[in-house]
Amino acid sequence: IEGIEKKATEELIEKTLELYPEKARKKREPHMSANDPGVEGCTVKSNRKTVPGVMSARGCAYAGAKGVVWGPIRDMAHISHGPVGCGYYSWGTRRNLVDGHQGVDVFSAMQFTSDFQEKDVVYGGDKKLAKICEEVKELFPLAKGISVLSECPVGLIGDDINAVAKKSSKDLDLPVIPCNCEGFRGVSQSLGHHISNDSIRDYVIGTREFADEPTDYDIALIGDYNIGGDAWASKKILDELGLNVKAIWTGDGQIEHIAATHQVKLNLIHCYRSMNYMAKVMEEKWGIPWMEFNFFGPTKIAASLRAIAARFDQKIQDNAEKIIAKYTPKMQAIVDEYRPRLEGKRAMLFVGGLRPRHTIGAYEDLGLEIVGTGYEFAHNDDYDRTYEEMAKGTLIFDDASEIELETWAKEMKVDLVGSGVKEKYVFQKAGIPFRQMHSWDYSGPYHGYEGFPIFARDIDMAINSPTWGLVKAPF
Ligand code: CFM
Repeated sequence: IEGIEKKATEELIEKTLELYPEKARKKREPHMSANDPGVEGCTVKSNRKTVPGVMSARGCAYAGAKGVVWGPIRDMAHISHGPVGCGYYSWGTRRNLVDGHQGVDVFSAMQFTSDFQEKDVVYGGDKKLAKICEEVKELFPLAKGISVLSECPVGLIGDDINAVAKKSSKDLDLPVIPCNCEGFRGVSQSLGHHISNDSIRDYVIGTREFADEPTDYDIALIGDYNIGGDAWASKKILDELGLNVKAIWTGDGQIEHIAATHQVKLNLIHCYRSMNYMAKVMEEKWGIPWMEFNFFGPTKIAASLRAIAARFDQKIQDNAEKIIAKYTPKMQAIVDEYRPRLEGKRAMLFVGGLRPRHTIGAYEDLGLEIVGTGYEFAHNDDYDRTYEEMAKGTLIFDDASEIELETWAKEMKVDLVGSGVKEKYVFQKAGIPFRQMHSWDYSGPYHGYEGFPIFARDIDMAINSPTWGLVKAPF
């Protein structure tokens, strides 16, 4: 990328670290690097405790369990077990869309909470939990199960939700699944993903079978949460390819399909960060192979379609070429329309554990250059997958604070920041165009052939809005 040199980026890192007192500087230093793929020492340290006092955008283990993995399963009641706040603030915020009738056979728009009071903290909340499970069964007879998601106090007072779940499950003849995802565990929401994967492994997978006969084309879509309809957009392509998507984990998810996933022939994993554990478990226990793929932007879609098809017979491979041939002109028309307006614009990304690398191709299809990218809670294996996606000399960073992001946006003269709601208004008020890359800023889908035109329109709208003529960027 023109003007992005490794040396200049290293100097920028130096300058940024000078903003900190010595102790914090030492701690933050290993978490940012000028990219140089294949060169040792240019790696970024990750999955460590946030420096106390430094602003972080991370969530907690409960957020990773309730908001991310369990919440999108549409036909269960997900109980936020503890004080009301955690349930309230994780209520409907992630835009994981579902089909069905709310309050009848799907419950994703509802909030179930045990609303802990002082007496529950003192005397324990087990009885209350058993009562709530009974009420769920009585009020929502079509609910296919209950998850019990622990908030911090439950672990602190030592309640045994596993025992309550076991008894309630038997009494009610309904899966009641305990998930010990107290928010204080781990360093971010990432451990909540892992704990949830473990509870699916221990209580769900392998407990059902699919109703129809198995075929050679049965697959599962793992780690797609249907944000803004993304999983639906991906499923359309996979259907067209001739594959049977038997289960989606967990966007618009159905617990009985998830429970039968051990019967599929291949697991396609979208969000590696949040669900690699389960893909590996299914491989070890049931011999199901898995592969990563990327449906953001036409370049990555075509490459992924070919890679997926290569796992199947000639018929599927021919279908892949047909699909690519069919959509290429449509996607080219989008590129022709927007690329002249976006060519050479610089973007910086800061999202959770997947999108900072997965969306790069879609930006590049539109002519944007990603000069910096970072994760809130990724691990080493995510960074290993990132270095090769980014140009040499670009900035890669971990668990960034607000002052770091502001410095980089200013110094690297970015034209767009793609990050979360906590960052959004800071940058917009500074006159820098912004897109919310978690919720797709209330838009979407962004996946697949259906999503790319929407993504292109949104990025153009963000950067080229005439409103920016009324505010002045600080550079
Ligand atoms: Fe996976 Fe996600 Fe993400 Fe994630 Fe998330 Fe999300 Fe994300 Mo927000 S599961 S790691 S915990 S792709 S909620 S749908 S956008 S931080 S990059």
